[in-house]
Amino acid sequence: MKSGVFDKKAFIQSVRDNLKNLYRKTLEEADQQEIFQAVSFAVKDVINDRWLATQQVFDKEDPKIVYYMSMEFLMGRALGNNLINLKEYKEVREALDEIGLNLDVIEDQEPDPALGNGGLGRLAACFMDSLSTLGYAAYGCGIRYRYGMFKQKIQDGFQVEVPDNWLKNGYPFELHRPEYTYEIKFGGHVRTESREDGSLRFVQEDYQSVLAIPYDMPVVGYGNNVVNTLMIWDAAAKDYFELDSFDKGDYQKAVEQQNLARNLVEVLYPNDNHVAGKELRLKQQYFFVSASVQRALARYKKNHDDIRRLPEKVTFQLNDTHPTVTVAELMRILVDEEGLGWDEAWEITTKTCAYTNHTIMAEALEKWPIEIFQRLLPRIYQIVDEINRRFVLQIQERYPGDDGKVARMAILYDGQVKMAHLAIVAGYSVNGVARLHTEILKNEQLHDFYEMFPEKFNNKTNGITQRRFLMHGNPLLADWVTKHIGDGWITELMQLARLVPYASDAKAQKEFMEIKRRNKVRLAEYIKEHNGIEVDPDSIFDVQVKRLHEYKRQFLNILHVMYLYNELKANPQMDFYPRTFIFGAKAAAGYRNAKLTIKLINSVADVINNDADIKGKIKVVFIEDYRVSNAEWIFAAADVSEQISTASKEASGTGNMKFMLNGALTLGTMDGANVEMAEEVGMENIFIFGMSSEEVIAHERNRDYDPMQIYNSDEGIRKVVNQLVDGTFSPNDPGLFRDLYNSLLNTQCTQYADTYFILKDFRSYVDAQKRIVEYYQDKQAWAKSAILNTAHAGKFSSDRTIQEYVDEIWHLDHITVPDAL
Ligand code: 26W
Repeated sequence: MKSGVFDKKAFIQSVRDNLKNLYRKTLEEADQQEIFQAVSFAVKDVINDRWLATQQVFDKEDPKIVYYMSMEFLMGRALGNNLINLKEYKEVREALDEIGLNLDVIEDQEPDPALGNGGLGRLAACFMDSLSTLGYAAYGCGIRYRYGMFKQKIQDGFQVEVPDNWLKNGYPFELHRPEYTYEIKFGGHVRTESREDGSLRFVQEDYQSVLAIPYDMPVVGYGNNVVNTLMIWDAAAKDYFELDSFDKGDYQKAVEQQNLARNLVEVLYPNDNHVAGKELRLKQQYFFVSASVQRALARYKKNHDDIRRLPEKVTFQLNDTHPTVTVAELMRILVDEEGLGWDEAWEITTKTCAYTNHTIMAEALEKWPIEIFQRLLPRIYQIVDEINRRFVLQIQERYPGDDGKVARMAILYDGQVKMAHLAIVAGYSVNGVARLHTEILKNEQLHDFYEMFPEKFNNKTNGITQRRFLMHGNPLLADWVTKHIGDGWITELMQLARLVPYASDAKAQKEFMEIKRRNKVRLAEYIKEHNGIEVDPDSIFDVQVKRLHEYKRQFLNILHVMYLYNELKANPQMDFYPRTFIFGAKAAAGYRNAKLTIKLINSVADVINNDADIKGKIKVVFIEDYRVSNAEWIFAAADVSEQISTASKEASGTGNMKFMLNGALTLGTMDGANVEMAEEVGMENIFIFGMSSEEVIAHERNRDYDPMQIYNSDEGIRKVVNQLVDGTFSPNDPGLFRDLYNSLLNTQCTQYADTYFILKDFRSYVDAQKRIVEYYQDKQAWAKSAILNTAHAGKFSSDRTIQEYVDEIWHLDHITVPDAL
């Protein structure tokens, strides 16, 4: 399999050898999991050649490297994706087929590595794919959680969280690298001593330490031999081997350190857009940051003697504020270990770190109590304190006498460490993730900082990788696209625009919709198997899949389903086009209204799906355990993509782009990247409703929104809202949904009623839904719009996004890796 020529025989032999060496089994004796392992090792063999070759290019050409620092990498399954990027997917499928094996079944054996919550983690994974494909040197730096995002079970309509033991069978694509072990220190105190030259030295003492041990995962570029590395850190106790010591002090410490190591990487925090403020999370942050910075600097120092030139070769991108301690850790190493003066170290740090903001939700802003921060990271705290002291002086110089500025902008204030402020002050770039989001950051959330450092602010609209979300997830459509415009789109998604002429072509329309139908059948089978519900592939598949959050308004969606049901019940003879409403969402374990919304969706589904009166015209499906692997099928099968967040709240969204690429029509608000999608596809091919972000922000500022008025004046709305508490959907427990009812109409305190403007946008949503069904029945018009959605999705490739990061922020060198010998 060298030089891109696939050798079927050699591949099968390699699978057989692996089975023999791993399990002492023949092909005939092995089970599917063992075969998955054996196939993966055969694939890894090919990858390793290219991985080595890429490392050699790094050593020889010394390109600038981006370290993408992220608490989350939601990679999804690797086998299929690696085969696609090696350009051997079809060949391997055929080869396996010949010996009676099915690649789909084998792929399905792989755990879905879910080391992330949602948008931010999946974005990091798409970025890694694009970095390799575009030929840039990159390391993803993260944590090797023992348990990733929980698996979701639905029991009696409620979400139940089940641990995700993704490593239980061993993960074939990871490579243990104990030779790059680093020590990470927590707690204790800082002693100051004088150096011979009179300068001060800071020494951390009485600390606890853990060892950070990396596992490397390959990130294969598409068809270009480049293999970058995702390094995720595992923890181990340092004094483990001294545990049999009977010296009491040592023993105590050894046990503590072992517990620390064990807990540190045990589990991913399943919170999305909500800070829990847990001490362990700060430990996780410093743990992976310190290890990654140490490894980055060690790599740099191997080939360079002048640490001052670090920014020429290294850049750290902070994926939200979670890895912001990078700033202080780099300062610590430069000052304490490299012996640089403060100003020199600051100069380097502020040219090396850059920050991406992914949310404006206030409850997602990370602020650590100073007490915790200082106790856990005493030296890091001193450094943050000094950064803050100097920054406050700068504020005072710029705005003399304006205490408000200091109060709003200081890094340390009110007993808290404000991570976003630290990231902005130390970063050379601050970016939002869609144009609207960046404008809101500049004009609202981060206005003070924008005024002080306008040059730092920039926008990088998110993107997604077409290799996974079209090529792998929707092979039928991928082949159709290639048949019409060639395969250039795989690495240059803008080429999809060449599909535009086919949008009006009757034959192309028919083919396109036939593919959509086959994908709907595939999803219908999945639903039948997993939910036991029959859905009609000729109904409109209206889909909302994403994390469950009040601002994303799954609640609005299900209230509308209830509304439709009421209409149909009242008038069973009405003209009604069949609709299937599909939901998929995980709720953070402690998020009550989110969990209750899941229960509501399932309760409404129970009633509607089993009501013979409506003759199956409405079906409601909640897909259990929505995750990267089933997402690919869901995007491929959607007619309508629900992107209905309260305007201004969704920073970008990336699911929206995946649906668009797969030819779904968006039903959305003018929020996040929807705004740019509308611009690309044209207002006649997207269904926009609801308040604008300006209107939302104005209502929030003026506090002049009263949902009760709407409730009182609109009968249809009043009926669905009342149904939340009259037992229609919970006959055995009519009070079950009381909290959801109260969230809309808090009679005690109108200020906290309907925070996300569900009732306000309801009528406009109902209208948009009406327009959608009407439009759907004009088969040609719909097909044309669907094709145009695919055709205009080019901008939303993460390749475009990454090229912008490279050109405008990172300034990386392009690398070429020759074919392995
Ligand atoms: C500390 C708790 C916490 C955990 C995760 C706070 C915030 C987060 C993330 C920033 C939430 C997140 O995933 N944000 C999403 O990022 C995507 C990628 O940029 C955007 O497309 C989504 O709009 C945004 O919600």
